[in-house]
Amino acid sequence: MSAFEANFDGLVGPTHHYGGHSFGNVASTGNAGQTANPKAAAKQGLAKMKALVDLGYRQGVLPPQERPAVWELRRLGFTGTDPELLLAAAAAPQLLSNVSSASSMWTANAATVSPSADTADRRVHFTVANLQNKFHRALEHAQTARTLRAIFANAARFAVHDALPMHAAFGDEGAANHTRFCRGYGESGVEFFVYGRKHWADGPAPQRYPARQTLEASEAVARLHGLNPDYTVYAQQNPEVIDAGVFHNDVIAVGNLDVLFCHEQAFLDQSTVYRELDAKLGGGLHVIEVPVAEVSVGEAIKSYLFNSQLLDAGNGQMRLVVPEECRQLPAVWRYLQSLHGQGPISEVLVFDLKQSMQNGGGPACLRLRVALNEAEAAAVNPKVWLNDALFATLNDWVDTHYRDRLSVAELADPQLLLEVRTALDVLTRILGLGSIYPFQYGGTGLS
Ligand code: SUG
Repeated sequence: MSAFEANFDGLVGPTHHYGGHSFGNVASTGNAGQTANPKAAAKQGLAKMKALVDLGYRQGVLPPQERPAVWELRRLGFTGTDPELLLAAAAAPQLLSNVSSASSMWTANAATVSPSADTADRRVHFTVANLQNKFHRALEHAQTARTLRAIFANAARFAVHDALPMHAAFGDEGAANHTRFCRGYGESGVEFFVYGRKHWADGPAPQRYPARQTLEASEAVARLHGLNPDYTVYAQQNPEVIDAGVFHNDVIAVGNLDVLFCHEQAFLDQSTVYRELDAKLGGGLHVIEVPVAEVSVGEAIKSYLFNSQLLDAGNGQMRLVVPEECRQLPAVWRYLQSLHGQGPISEVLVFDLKQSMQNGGGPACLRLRVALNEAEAAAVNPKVWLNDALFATLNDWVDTHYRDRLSVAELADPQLLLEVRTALDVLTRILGLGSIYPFQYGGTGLS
């Protein structure tokens, strides 16, 4: 049965702002306090999704989460009605900003996904990422599980595992640290897990910035998914690049089918990693390694060259979806120009994703890849597949409900809470999701 890779992009939520919450992510901390434009952010994301649909790729939409997370404010001692507790929380702006983050837009961190061709029970497995390293992101997993279960609801085809335990031993950031190599999407592949440190063993680790992913977490995900160890590879990210600001592996490497596009300094023991991947794939791994002499690690981080989407263009060719920032950096743009006619990357597509980029989220952060066969695709909630009609509806929805400027000081505005809830209520009907949000089902939001 034919199979393909679908991308499920996160729709940017109406509380998108610059909180400066992600220590180790230099864009996030560097842009703290800037005024954001949630409307532009959502539209930039939608434009990328639509362009991929127009090129013939399957594209799904994952909804934003309910923010501000008022249930967290209650848990932390604020009381009163929802508008009252928001006004009270204005006295703790850092906290209010954390519980208002639209960070679920970066769906590469929603879960790790193993296609059915790789798993023991031949279902597509998802393990929701716990994102325990950052408070604002650790708030995501319960809603992520609810959302994925509303979209991948067919238990005969899909298994959605809850997040791993919320402890530093099991720090898990999802697909941002996971890649799959294969010859065809429907064939069994090699699953590649990249971790930043080992929790229960000595070894190299970054000194300045946190390593968000542990080997222990990656191993747990592989067990939950029923992966065959003969076709699974674990590699450690180079601690020096984490300390330079590469907080996820997808900021320094991307892979698809039999191609790995990465920086020369991405991994520890890089040549051993290549050899193991190639051997487990049965040969034929095509590595495009960018030398430091052409693009420095700093330039890679600034441009997000590797946070690109590497898309199958057929006939052994690939398209690379990069952010506009790549065009702005001469060394990176020169490198991209030099790719033409040199190997599998035959086309470079450039997108303006500035609103997300200023929080350290590029094209690859905004999407969760799910390889599916046709029967599985037919079992996905049909209303989340982007087409011309849904694109137009979502653009109108953004125009109706989103602000075009938002600062941290405005997050306590009770009117914003009302706008968000009205927007999300409409969205759940557009996407046929049912009552997935705490304000809809009256729950605490915690599980
Ligand atoms: O977790 N930024 C996100 C960016 C995630 C990028 N994802 C991948 N590389 N796959 C993070 O650091 C910043 C939010 C703020 O500071 O307001 C933030 O959460």
